[in-house]
Amino acid sequence: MVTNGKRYRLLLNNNSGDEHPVHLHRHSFEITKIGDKPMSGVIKDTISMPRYSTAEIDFIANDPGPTFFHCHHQDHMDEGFAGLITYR
Ligand SMILES: [Cu+2]
Repeated sequence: MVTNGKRYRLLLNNNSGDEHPVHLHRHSFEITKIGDKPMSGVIKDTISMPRYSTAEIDFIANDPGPTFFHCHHQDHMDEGFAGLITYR
């Protein structure tokens, strides 16, 4: 459950042989780790996930409503790489 105003960390694990440009609608996020390397200060709304890579991103839940979260490749979305984060 997501609460309005709180900060959340998403752990991204691309355990596939495809690259995925992962996009979060209506929010920006801070990239806090790529692989094993912590980082800060890079704000995006899309992160390209190379094959077999990991990353961590933080977003602040500051725009209530349904928020689409998906891979930008249409064929990946068609296969189900998409979800909805909803909070009030
Ligand atoms: Cu993809």
